[in-house]
Amino acid sequence: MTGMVRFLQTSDWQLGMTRHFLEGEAQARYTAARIDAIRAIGEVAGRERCDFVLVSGDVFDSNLVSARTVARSLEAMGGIPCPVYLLPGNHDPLDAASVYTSSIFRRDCPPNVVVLDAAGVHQVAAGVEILAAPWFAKPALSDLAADAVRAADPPGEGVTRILLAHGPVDVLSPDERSPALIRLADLEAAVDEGCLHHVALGDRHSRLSVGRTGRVHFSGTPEVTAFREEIPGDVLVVDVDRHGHEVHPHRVGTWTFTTMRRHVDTAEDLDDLDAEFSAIDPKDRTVVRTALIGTLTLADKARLDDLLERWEQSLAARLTWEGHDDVAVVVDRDELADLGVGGFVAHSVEDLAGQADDENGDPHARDALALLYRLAVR
Ligand SMILES: [Mn+2]
Repeated sequence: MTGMVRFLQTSDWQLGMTRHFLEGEAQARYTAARIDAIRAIGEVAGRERCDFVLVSGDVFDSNLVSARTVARSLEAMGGIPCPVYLLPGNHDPLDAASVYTSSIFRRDCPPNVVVLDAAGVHQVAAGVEILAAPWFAKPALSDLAADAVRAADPPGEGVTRILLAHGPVDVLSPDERSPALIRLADLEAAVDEGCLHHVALGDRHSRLSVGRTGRVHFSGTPEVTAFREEIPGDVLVVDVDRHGHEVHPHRVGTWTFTTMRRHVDTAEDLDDLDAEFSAIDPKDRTVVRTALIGTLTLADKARLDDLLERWEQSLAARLTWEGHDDVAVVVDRDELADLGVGGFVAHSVEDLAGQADDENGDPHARDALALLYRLAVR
C-alpha cells in the first residue's frame, strides 16, 4: 500500500564524544562503542526490514571531531543495509566549519548515506516524505520544526510525511525564553490536520513519547552519555501510514552510567555495598558514580577505601559525586593504639588525633588519620 512505511528512528549518536571521567583505554573503548552502536542499528534495521534509518541530529559530537572518527563512522554507516538520513543538529550544525562539508566526509561518504542539508520536503520512497529541519547555526534563533511545517505545502493525497527535527520541546524545557524551543502544540496541530504522520525528534538523550497524539517521539541516544539519562540505549522501529501508527523500542546500548546513593554507617553497609559492586555486569562497560553518606570508624573507612579502589580496577570508571558524598570518620583512641606505630609516626598520629578529637574536629585531620590507619594496617 502506498504511504505505508517502516523505518528506524535514532538520534544523538554524539560520535567522537569524550567523557572526563574515562581514562586511557576506557575512553578508547567508549569511543569504539559509539561506532559499534551504528553496526547494532544496522542489524536491527536489517532484521526488522526497515526501509530506511533516520538520525534526528547530533550525529557527531562536534564539527571538530577527528578525521579518524569521521572515517570510521562512515565506514560503519556504509554497512547499514538501507538508506540512512542524517539531520545536522546543534552539535553538528551546517555552518562554515561543518563536518558534513569537510573533505574527509565527502571523500568517505558511502552511497546509502544522505545528509539532509536543506530544510523542507525530501521524497524518500513512493508516497513517503521526510520534512527536514536541519540546524544551520548554533544557537538556532527560531523554532526550526515550526518553520519547516509552516513553509511546506500540505502532503498530497495518500502521502505519509515524517518530520525530522532536533531540539528541546517547550513542555519539557525549563528555559522558556529560548527562541529555538520546539512548540509541541504546533506539532500536534499539524498531526491533527493530517500534515504530519510521525515526528522524529532528537536532542533529548532519553527515550520519550511526548504529547497526546502518540506520534511525537524522542528515541534517545543509542549509547548512554550522562548519568541523568533515564532510558538511553534504545532505538525505535516505527510503522506508519496515514491511519495506523506503531512504535517499538529496541535496545542497542551496551554501556551503563549508574549512580549509587547509599548510607554507610556500619560494617554491614559495607558488605552490602561490596555485594552491589560485585553484581555489576559487565563491569568494564559500567561507570559508577557514588554518593555515600555516613560515619565510619577508622577501620571501616579503611575498608571502604580499599573496596572502592578494588572495584575501580574492574569498572570502566568509578567517581565520587562531588557535593553529594559525605563520609565522616570517628576517631577512636583505642583503634589508634592498636596500630602499634612508633617514632615520628606516633607523634603525627597524636597531633592529628588532637585536631580531630572533639565534636567540631577538623575533617581533614580525620581523613588523614583514616589514610594513615589504612596504610599502617596494610
Ligand atoms: Mn545531543
